Amino acid sequence: MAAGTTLGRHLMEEGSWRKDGADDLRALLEPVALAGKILAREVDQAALAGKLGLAGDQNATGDMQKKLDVIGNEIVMDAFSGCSVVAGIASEELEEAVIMSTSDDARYLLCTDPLDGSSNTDVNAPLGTIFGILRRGRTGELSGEEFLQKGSELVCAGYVLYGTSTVLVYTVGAGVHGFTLDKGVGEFVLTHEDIRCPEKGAVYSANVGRHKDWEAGVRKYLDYVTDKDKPSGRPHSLRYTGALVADLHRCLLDGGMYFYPGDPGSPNGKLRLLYECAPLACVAEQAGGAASTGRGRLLDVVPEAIHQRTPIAIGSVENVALFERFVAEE
Ligand code: AFP
Repeated sequence: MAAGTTLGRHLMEEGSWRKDGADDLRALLEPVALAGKILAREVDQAALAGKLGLAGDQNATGDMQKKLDVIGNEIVMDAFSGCSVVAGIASEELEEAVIMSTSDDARYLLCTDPLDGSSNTDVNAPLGTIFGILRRGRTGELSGEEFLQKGSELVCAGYVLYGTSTVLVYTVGAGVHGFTLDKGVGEFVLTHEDIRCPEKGAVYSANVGRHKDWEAGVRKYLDYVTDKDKPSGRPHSLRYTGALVADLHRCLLDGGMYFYPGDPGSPNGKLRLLYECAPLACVAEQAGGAASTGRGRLLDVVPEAIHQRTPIAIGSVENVALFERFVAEE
């Protein structure tokens, strides 16, 4: 694609040969891009505007909300408020799904974590916005049950990473493309066309401070990647930012794997299936990587609840397969 391709132009060209069509793709992704631009500005200015720190409430999954969590959720909701093709939104920050449009054109559902890694807000470390779009099978009154579709049903997924630059990455089911925000002109410009995740990598991302609580297979995997073995490139290097979006972005570009397993106190781990793990699993697979619960393909898991958690291993296909083997052997 030509140098200087904007997200809008890319969507028109991609959409011209996709089932959902250019108009739908633009209707779905332009609000994501708008929210990303506004959130990038809010994150930039948060310390100056007194928007760091806790908001004072817990969210639907029991996490203490940061001010930027609340602001992020409002920004995403506002961006989609004029989007008649989205019937409803399920968000990490909302107890239940909310209705956005009752139009007969409202053929889609948005799942989102508006601000991934919000413990990073106060320390100037990376943050993300995760989004996944599902089709809606019917019209009429929206029910929360309609969101309970496995990740393989996602028609579009991606993330915005607020790091050293702001990057929007999306897939509509055939390849993964990345756009960097040119803040001077306010446009996302194609900088990472057809991202391919290396088949293996020598980096792992995990909160190893918790390793004593992990099941035996996961602990053995950690022993394996930290063992010295020059021919196979071990030990692997540890990189963990506290924001899955940032850690996955590294895996997609350089190879490696992020994992967050369960433990006795939280057998399904910490991360949420519907609006965190499934959209990112969709991106990883589309880039030639993989995502697993440790015991099978993550995109095959049918959620039973909007805020359901899942263990996850995501990144390079060989790393994920090896992780699954360690888990299966125990
Ligand atoms: P927050 O958005 O609550 O900070 O959680 C971020 C996250 O879901 C994921 O992005 C991180 O990798 C992971 O949790 C960090 O969790 P730990 O603090 O337990 O390592």
